[in-house]
Amino acid sequence: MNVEETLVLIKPDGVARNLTGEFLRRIEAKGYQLVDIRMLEPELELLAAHYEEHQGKPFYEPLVEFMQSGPVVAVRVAGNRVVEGFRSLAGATDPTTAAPGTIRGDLGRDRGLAVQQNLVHGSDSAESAARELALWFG
Ligand code: IDP
Ligand code: MG
Repeated sequence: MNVEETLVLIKPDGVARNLTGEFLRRIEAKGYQLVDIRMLEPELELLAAHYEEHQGKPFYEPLVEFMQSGPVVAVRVAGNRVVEGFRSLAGATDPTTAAPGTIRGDLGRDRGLAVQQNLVHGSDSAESAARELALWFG
């Protein structure tokens, strides 16, 4: 058994489109556990730490601006191999090529903006998950 935790963020586009319940439903239907949940409007400082690896990239400023455009729902999710499993549920970063059946593939699309508004975030490794969960849940 390798029960682990991941950070899922429902980005402002997902909240604004009233898809929070749909994403939580998919996570629960897969069999993962919702451990904690909060809605917040993240400060710049939190987003800068969260997206540290992307600082300096062309989409960084638009990304941070987008993430401050409305409320975000942060979810602590647990399960065996949940880090990899939620990335699989979310689909590829680019919603145009994300596989049908995934959150981004089914419900996202490219709007021709400087940043991909792709509905959800999921930690990309156990190390990232530990770091990100500490940032969003303390
Ligand atoms: P991920 O969310 O699939 O892990 P990352 O590479 O970590 O993707 O990028 C973080 C976020 O930055 C993405 O979810 C997306 O919103 C945005 N992003 C990443 N790469 C690009 C890009 O090439 N163009 C526009 N936006 C991007
Ligand atoms: Mg990422």
